[in-house]
Amino acid sequence: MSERNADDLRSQFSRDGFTTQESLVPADLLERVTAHMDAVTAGDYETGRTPNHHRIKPDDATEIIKIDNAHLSDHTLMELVSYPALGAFAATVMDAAMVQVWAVQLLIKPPGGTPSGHVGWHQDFQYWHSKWEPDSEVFTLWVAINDVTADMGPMCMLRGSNQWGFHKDIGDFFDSDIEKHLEQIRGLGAGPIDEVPILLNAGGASLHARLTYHGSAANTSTQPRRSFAIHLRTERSKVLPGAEDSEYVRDLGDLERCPIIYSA
Ligand SMILES: O=C(O)CCC(=O)C(=O)O
Repeated sequence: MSERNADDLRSQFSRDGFTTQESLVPADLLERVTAHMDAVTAGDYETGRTPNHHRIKPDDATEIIKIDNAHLSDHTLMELVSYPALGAFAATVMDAAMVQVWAVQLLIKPPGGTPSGHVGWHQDFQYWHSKWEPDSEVFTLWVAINDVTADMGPMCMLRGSNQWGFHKDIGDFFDSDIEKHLEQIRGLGAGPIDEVPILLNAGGASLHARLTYHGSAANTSTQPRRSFAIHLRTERSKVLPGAEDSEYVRDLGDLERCPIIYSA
């Protein structure tokens, strides 16, 4: 897949609220990451550090698996989230001098195709507004560890919703009723609903803005959909006064946990 130029990436990001780039992570690293995702999911923590939040329901084999800050438990997962091409991509899109990782989610959407695999429509800032000042340049890089096809419950973006304002109470990652959310978002009357599935080859990535509505449906294929959502910030971000000790942002000064993955 060809490299997209910086102007093209930036204009799509500011207009649509997301953009994509293929071929950022090489196949040998993806292969190692796949094995280490399975290890961490099975509770094998190479660094001895247990992730804070797990969402693995052994009694529901189709629910999305979500492990927060899995990169702190495993050296190969840290290698992935620190991979220089990812930082360079984010810096290009944001026209930034610095890009830092501040939180990471390991995501595996199992095959099987039931609503347990849904991710409800949401804006990432719904989960971040108590930590970051409203105009902070905080955003998500979503890295495909395997090919993401249309039947795998790809992440979908609502094109242009980055320009529809912040709606704290409309949408919820953890509520699988994706139709209900879409109705509520439609009710805002902010713009036409244009759902764009993010289809990527393994090693490609998308970047979405903190206000861009996104969600995903069930994985009806026979293969798991594996990815990492890496939450990033640039130098144009500021922790809210009083929030310095809150989870995720309290470690910004610890570059072993929150690596700087691009510096001009
Ligand atoms: O993987 C998905 O379907 C959703 C992930 C997500 O909400 C995010 O990356 O912010």
